[in-house]
Amino acid sequence: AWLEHQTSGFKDKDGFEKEVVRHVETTLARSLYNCDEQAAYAACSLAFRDRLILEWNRTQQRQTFADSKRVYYLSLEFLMGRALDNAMLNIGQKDVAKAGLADLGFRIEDVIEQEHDAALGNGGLGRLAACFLDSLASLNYSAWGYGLRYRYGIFKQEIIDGYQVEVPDYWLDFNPWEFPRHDVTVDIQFYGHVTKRTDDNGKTIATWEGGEIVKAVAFDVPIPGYATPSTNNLRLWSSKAASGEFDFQKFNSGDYENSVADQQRAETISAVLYPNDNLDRGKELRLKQQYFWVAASLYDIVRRFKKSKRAWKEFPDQVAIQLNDTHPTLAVVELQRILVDLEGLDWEEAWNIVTQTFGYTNHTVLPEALEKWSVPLFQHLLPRHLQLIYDINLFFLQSVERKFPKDRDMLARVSIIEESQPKMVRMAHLAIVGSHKVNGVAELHSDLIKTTIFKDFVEVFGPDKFTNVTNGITPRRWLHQANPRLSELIASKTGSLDYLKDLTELAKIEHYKDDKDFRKEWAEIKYANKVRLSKHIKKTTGVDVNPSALFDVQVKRIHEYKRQQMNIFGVIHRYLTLKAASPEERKKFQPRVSIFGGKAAPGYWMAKQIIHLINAVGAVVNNDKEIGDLLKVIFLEDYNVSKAEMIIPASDISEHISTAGTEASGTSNMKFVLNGGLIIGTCDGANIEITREIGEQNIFLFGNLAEDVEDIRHNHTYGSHTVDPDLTKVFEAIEKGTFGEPKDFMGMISAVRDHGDFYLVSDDFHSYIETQELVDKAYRDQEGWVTKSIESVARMGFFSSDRCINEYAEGIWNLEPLPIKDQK
Ligand code: 26W
Repeated sequence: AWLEHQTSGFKDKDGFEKEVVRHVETTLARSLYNCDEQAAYAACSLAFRDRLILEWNRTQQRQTFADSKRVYYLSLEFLMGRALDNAMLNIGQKDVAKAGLADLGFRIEDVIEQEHDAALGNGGLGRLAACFLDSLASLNYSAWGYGLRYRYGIFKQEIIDGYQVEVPDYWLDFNPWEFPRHDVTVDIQFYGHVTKRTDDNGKTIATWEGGEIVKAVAFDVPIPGYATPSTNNLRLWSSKAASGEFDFQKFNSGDYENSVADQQRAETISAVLYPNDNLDRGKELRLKQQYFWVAASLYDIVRRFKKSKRAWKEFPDQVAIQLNDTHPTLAVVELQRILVDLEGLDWEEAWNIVTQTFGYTNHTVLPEALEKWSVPLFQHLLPRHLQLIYDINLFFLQSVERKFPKDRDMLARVSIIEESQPKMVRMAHLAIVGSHKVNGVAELHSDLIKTTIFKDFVEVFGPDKFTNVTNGITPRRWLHQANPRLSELIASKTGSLDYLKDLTELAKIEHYKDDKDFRKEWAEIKYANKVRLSKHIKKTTGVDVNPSALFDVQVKRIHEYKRQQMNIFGVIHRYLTLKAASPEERKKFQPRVSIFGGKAAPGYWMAKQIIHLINAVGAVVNNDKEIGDLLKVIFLEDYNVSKAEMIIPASDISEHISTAGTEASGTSNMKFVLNGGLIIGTCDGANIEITREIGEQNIFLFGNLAEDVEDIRHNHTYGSHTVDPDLTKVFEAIEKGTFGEPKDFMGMISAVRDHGDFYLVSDDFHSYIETQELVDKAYRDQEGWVTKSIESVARMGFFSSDRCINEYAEGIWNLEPLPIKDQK
């Protein structure tokens, strides 16, 4: 209905075409006769962008005029994927564009495909931030995203001879979705020293002087809401040298090379996204990125607050800042610095404002992912911030001391400073102390952080500071865009596309689960999606797969805790079983295509070995004439958001098989089920809540429970550790050279056999294999399978990121949507 009074739509298809032609001929300076798909993409994007800008301006005006509270989502990663399709859907005029493009001789799907993914993230955390932006705009919240404008996003992955090769992702050649704001800049200071003096009232004044300055330039990206005119802003900071193009002093004195080097050093700050997922490497440039981005964002936020001329104590009524993991935790210190050093507030008053403003979301319990920065590095790069951290810690420890007198161990455990050599700043502790709420991302995860890594803090602050907000996904991208036919079928039963605004409406389709035509179409859509993926597999790998086989998919970052190694060991077990069977027996097996995808961090040797083994197994199995269609093993190169949109709707079963207690939530599990795929998984992260919602009969759970993992690990080290017999046979096959040079894969084998099997691959293997057999059996009953699929989708309403964002707004941000009344 909002379309009727919006000012931003095209009148009709002709109006759209006119705009496209205008952009081709003027903005792009090309002739219509020389308009290829790339130019059509560019012109179509520019046409929609023009529409978007109008609503974007109006939204910003509306928010300024309302002068009510805003939320700021600080994230080092925003894994946005493509923008055009989303813009067309959210503006509500994809049909017009489709018809218009057809007139001009283009298929809309081909035009959409031209866009390069905006891949400013590694995995789950970055994609969650992107889903949140979609929901915040769709629900009319006044919200800003703040991030870094990396020149290079996550690397492109090529598979060469079975090995991962990283290629830089230069994505900014043509990006119509960003607007440089050369007038919005902030000078950011690094290094230098601190001087202290006492003023007339005896108050100590600290001044941070010297060092070097780098300029932050804002680039804005419009974020349209679905079926609402609200269009929010994602502000990404880009670094450049503060003195302009060159350091003219060096330039004039003939030191040309060094003047250029200074400029490049400044630009290096926002040059590249760190490709580690769940691993903290403690690199100086990463800390520089964090401070650069946090300082620029806070300057911007404070500048906006100051315009309203309110008292400082009202800051938390106007501003909520959410820390997406600990990466932006310096913001806590920076706000305290602004309030105390620059604005002259008392420590206590300032600290109250700070803690009421921030919320901290934890996304991982893996110890190697918990950020720590060395004190000497801090001292060098941010001398004043280190002092403030010591003061924050002192006051905090004093309060702990009052509550737990004489408990020195407690003080050492909760201290923001780890007394190691060198000393380290524990960013998670700083984030907890500096926030009023700390949340985990699924029930199990939120319970685990309260009983393990943050246990002491629950005693110090009480349990109410800790809460859960189970993750969610946007149904706009992950159902309607990725799976348009399924979305249309659902809409035909729920009555309209309104379910995209209230996902619990999906429950209505359960009434049709016995309807013959509905079931038939349901199955046909899945099949069509599998055919589409099969074509992609053929094109990119040369392998023919049968779309009627069971498609088994595991796509996510490659990590030992996610256990792709267990999956490929299971595939080898299946291969050996098939080889041992007689031709008669083989006919009884359910044909399967095992599909893998995901990037390994460039320095993660074991993850790269896993990729290599998957490809090596594929090379043997896929060419084994005896096996034929019974088993295929595919590794899909360069898994990213736009590929996910094609892969996820084509899955029959997907694997979410992390060692229990290690995957904080997972969000692709939700995407697969929402698209009618079933899942095999451990009792981990959001799998548990998915089971509760869809019913135990609709999911394949296996493996040890989180509560038992510690004891099992202890037993590996101190008790007797024997490898599962089926897994032993798999190892023997690898060691015989069945898949090439055995030494290439010995790391994976010895991790299980000789190094304590930290991820319980052997302990869970039997249960995994058995459960895979149950999957085969269930799939052979196609009718039963379709029933499971329909029931699951119908019960997924809870996992919308809209629900999730509403929970943050109410429980953490104290934020209400901004109503849209008529605006002049
Ligand atoms: C410092 C290096 C580093 C980089 C990224 C450490 C940790 C991270 C992220 C927190 C890792 C991450 O993406 N975590 C994932 O967050 C998702 C969204 O909440 C969850 O669904 C995943 O389970 C969790 O692994």
